[in-house]
Amino acid sequence: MWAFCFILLTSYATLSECKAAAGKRHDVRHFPDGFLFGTSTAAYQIEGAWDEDGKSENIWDHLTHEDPCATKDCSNGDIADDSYHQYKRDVEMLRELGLDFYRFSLSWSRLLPTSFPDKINEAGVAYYNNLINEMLKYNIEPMVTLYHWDLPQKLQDLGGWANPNIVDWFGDYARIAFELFGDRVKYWITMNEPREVCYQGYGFVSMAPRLNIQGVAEYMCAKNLLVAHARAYHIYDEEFRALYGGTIGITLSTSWYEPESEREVEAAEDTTQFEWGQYAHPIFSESGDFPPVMKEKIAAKSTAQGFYRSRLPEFTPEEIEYVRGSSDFFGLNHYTSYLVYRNESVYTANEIPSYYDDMESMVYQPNHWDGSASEWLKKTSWGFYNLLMKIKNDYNNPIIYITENGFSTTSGLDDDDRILYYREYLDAMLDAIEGGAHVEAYTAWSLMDNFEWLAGYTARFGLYEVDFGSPERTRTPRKSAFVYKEIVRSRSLDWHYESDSTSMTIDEGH
Ligand code: PNW
Repeated sequence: MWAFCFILLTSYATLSECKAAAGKRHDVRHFPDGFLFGTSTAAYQIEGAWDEDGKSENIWDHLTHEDPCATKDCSNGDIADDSYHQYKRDVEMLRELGLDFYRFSLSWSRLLPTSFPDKINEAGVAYYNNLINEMLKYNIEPMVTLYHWDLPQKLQDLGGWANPNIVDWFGDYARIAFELFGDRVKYWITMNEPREVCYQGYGFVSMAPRLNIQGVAEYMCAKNLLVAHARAYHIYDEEFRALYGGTIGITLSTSWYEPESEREVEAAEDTTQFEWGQYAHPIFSESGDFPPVMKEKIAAKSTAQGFYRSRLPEFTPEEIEYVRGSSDFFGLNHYTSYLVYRNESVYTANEIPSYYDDMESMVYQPNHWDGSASEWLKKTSWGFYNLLMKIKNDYNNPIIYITENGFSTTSGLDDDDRILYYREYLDAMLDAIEGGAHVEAYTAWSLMDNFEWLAGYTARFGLYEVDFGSPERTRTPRKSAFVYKEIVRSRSLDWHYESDSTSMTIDEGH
């Protein structure tokens, strides 16, 4: 059916027409037994209280204070959703939705104000203890991300992820988190989206720390970040797993790259290897290490450009072994797809070296794909199916947790476009499960509107709308919240379900 849909799509039909034509959207489809549903957020995007109770500065505090209009609406996360004070309301919303788990992240600089283990901030520990305990009271499992982009500024001053010492710094932080919360937290995620950390933050300017050291810094970051991830994995595996019996892995940002035509199959595959194979291959492939195509292309270009060694750092044989297999599951954040074509002269001379010049391909999204409030996000659920099947086939069918998937709108409670997005993507995910992909959990991004990085508060991803003008940051369920609640309650996807409720209740048992 997906091949059929893709032919239709490329001839300018909408995906909904395509699904209707295939006759599938009228079925009620059930999720497998034991399948888990959650929602996700991240510390800097929701907590606020940026300098309260002993928290120190992180790279997003630093960027937004130094350059207030770096963000589209000149905003910052100083208060954000004020979850530092409103966490009980957050848990109440999880209960309203009837969720199995909640994915949130820890703020390194809230827990360790010096960045190092010499001082633990008790107020920060109390905040996360309160949140975790409040969730567990209602049988909502915490899924905790250790690093979701908010590096302590002091570590950035020391080079951040470009400094190999970060393997020790991150390992120390991870051990403290396991010691503090490991008795109650059974799902751990080391890193959120290394590609966005390294490419956007070190190679480019679209995320803090906006280094823009193209073709060099993003690869230094990638290597150190992967080894640091593996350090946290091995610490958990060796020191905590037997005691607490939890699970730990990494979350990658993964788009689907579709060849623009049959001639572009190789270009699309190369792009995939650069964009997320860079992080998946060292961990999930049998051989480990960076993808061969990256090693070859970057080494050859580096020599031709006058470098004395490849701009892509090498792993030692010990590091290859250390990183290989260091994830119990494939955490997958997925939003959208791109078309790809080969272009061997992507940039002009003064932009060489660069990541895209190394990749020798261009990616883009046709205008007729359904857009969102974020210019990079178009609704393409056929790509989600293809992606899940590729991961199954390329990496020996790993356990997959979808750790983020969602759609942005502008403000407003009537979000039929978000509802359609969720339904189509869940439908595609069920197709992949039927096709043998080992998907065990799904996480909607996001529980509520929050600070969307350089887009500020202009792109809203929430199932709940947040009133950023009110002191309590009042949260109100959107239409999509009622639909998601029904999906979770019934453990099924019913295209006919409609809700005219405007107020949420908490069902028995939550
Ligand atoms: C993710 N892309 O970021 C992050 O994990 C969240 O913090 C963020 O709020 C959410 O998705 C929505 O943007 C992404 O360009 C940023 O493909 C950019 C991309 C993907 C994910």
